[in-house]
This record gives sequence, C-alpha cells and structure tokens, in this order.
Amino acid sequence: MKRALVALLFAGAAVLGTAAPAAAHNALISSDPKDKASLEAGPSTVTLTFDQDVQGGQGINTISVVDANGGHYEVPGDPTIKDNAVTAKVNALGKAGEYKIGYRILSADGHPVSGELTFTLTKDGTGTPTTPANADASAGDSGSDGGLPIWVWIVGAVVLLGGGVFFALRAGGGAKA
Ligand SMILES: [Cu+2]
Repeated sequence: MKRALVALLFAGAAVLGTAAPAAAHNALISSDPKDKASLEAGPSTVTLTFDQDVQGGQGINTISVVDANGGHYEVPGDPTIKDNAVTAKVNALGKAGEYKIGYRILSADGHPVSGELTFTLTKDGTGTPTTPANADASAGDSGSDGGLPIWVWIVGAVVLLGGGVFFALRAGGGAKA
C-alpha cells in the first residue's frame, strides 16, 4: 500500500513537472498598433505588452517592421523594455500595403517567445526601407520550444499518470499475494 502511494506521488510530481514550464511562457496580451489595424500614417513606435515581465539584455529582444518586399523599417538597435512592455522605434514607412510586426523576446522563465502581427498602411508613406545588419528575427521563426502546443504537455502528463496508476496497482497486487 505504501508503495502504491509512492507511485502515485511520483506520477503527480511528473504531471506538475511537465505542465509548469509550458504555462510559464510570456504571452502577448496587447499591442500598439493593434493586430490587423488599418493606419493612414505609419506608427513612430511599436509597443508590445506581455502578461509577464520581459528580460532585458543586449541583442536579446527584437521587434521588426517589414513590408511586403521584406524591407525593414524598425530603427536598428535594442528595443526599450519597461517591465512587461517592449517598445521599438519605427522609421517612416514606404508604400501603402500590409506590414508585418515580427517579435522575439525573452520570457520571464528564460525561454524565447516569438510571433507576428500585421497592420495595413492605407496611404503611401515617405520612408524607404533599411535592412539591419543583424539577422532577420521576424516572421516564421517560432523559437526552440515556443511552438509546442499545450495538448502535447497534457497528453504527456496523462500518459505518465496512467503509467503511475498501473505501477501502483501492480505493486499493490503483488504485496497481497
Ligand atoms: Cu518557458
């Protein structure tokens, strides 16, 4: 009986141990400009707000503003971090059309989180793109573990819990005999 309890405790610890890291990633909760906004004039800054503090540091966090041809408009350099908000300066935009805001930030739990928003410029701007010297950290790059959906963790936890119960039942039966 004691052995069965130990097995159940192990199963429970495994569930907590696997579920916690997935829940601890920062999540984007708001942005300025808003995702899918239509703007007559390009924004002078992009601010992304997360549910937890973003970790600072040189070259760690990036925000990019990219036109349909891949031209960059963010001012090169590190974005400004204030607690859970990250702000990048943006140069004057070019032609009217869809622009992508790409981001990659360091979560409070130490994992990178990346994503993408879009907005539409409805009137031509006066700017021309500049492409930063460092690598493009915008669209598509989902980070080392940022893309793992929550159901993977849940299935893993259920499998571990099932294994623990099976072991507990077996151990209990063996002790009786
Ligand atoms: Cu994490």
